Amino acid sequence: VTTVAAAAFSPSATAEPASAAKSLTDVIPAPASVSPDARQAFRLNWTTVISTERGSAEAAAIGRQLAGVLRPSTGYPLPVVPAWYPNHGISLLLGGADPRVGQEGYELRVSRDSVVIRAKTAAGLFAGTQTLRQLLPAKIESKNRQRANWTVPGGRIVDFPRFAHRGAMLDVSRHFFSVNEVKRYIDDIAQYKVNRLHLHLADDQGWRIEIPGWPRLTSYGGSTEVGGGPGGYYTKKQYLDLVAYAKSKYITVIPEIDMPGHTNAALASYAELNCNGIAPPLYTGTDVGFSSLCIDKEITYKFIDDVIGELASLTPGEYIHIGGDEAHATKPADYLKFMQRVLPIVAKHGKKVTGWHEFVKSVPPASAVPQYWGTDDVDEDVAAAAQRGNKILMSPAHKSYLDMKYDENTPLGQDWAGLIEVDTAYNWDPGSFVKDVPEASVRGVEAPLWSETLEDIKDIEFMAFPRLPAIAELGWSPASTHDWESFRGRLAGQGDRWKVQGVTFYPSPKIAWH
Ligand code: TNX
Repeated sequence: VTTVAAAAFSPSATAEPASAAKSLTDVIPAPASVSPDARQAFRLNWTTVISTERGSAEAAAIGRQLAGVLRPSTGYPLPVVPAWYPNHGISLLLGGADPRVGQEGYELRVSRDSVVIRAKTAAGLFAGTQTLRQLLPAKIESKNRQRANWTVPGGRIVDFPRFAHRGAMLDVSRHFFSVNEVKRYIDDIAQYKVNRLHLHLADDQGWRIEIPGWPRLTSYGGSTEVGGGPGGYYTKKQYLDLVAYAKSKYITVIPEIDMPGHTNAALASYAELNCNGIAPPLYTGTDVGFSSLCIDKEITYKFIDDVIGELASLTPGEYIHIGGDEAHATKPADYLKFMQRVLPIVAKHGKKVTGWHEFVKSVPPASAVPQYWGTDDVDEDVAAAAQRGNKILMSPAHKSYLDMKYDENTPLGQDWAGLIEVDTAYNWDPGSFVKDVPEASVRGVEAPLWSETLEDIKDIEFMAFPRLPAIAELGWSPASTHDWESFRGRLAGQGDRWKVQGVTFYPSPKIAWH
């Protein structure tokens, strides 16, 4: 595993030259509409002020986050002040944007005098500031003062997402990742306008979230991980801190407790959850499909009620993920019986349900979101769910699974769904991928990252970059902008930023890195 850092570019490698002129189109995800104006350009300087919508604490907080990126590298004071209308300098304003921006989009205008970002919502303003970062030289991402021409190319962008859900998933069960590691991943993905973080909080190898009344889930069930390391778990306070951190980057956390399979950590912690009343040992291997909650015991549903109730109270978002995948140790009839009991429990706690696509067999309500993870382009149950009104989240394993190896030499990851180079991750259309699931039935895309082979944030980043930006672009950018040659050129520019940020990445030979 230590070879990964050596295989990746190191942060100290040379960044792009200070003189490199950026173009208004050099952004990932590709904006919906871009009108460059070569006669205009804005240059940051000692006197630049960031003014934010008067009376909006959220706009002010976004202004402070932007200043937090721009100050260390430029060395400029960049005060954040309230304003009603565009000033000289950078303005972040609510209202007055092109109506096409909708709820999450923004309009960005760059002239000699000013950069003006307008949006209907704070989420849109935040998205606009992520674009602005990318329009500045890569060195803007440095934590230390740099010499550069801090120029933003002139023109106008009107931008908004294709899909509502642009997600990343992190498996914190197979290997546990600290709060700081997860925050760092949130920083990484927020740059690409990802707005959902799905946390896979429990599996055979570890239970990672405190549940009142069930202390052994974490004290014992959370005490190890794949390979036998010490594991870990999030206290309620730590978890709420993660949720709040994600929210500050306009990312909603979707917690998953996988069931009825993938439950060995819980079964090992509480003997009474097993049909035979005997707790199995903790598991530190990487097999799947061998565990099941006991479908016919009433305590199972008391347990689930407590778990879902706690998750619901920790979750500002609408959705709770109930897993439901690879329940090979549960009889098909029992699986349906189980889901029929669990779906109302989620509803009772005021949440909508999402789960791996197998659970559509239980005919959940139309508000439920099945997550397609198959490797075929045909699935009758998923197509039938779409017919009934369910919106499908697309994460086909052979396209979007960030834990698949890039090629046969990749030191980390698995290959059961194939090898996924960055062009494979990019070249598919979520809006027409599964037969009889039309674009209108697609809720969005997600890039899952399973962690059987991943031990720390460097490993996470090595697998996520450069593929995560590919999936993020499929979720945000209009299909009309989809173009591999354009994407690979823009991706090379992101590599410059990762070097400055210290983000580990796989230097794919498909990309002409600078
Ligand atoms: C399948 S995909 C799983 C996970 C594994 C992953 C490894 C899915 C819903 N389940 O349990 O971690 O493969 O790639």
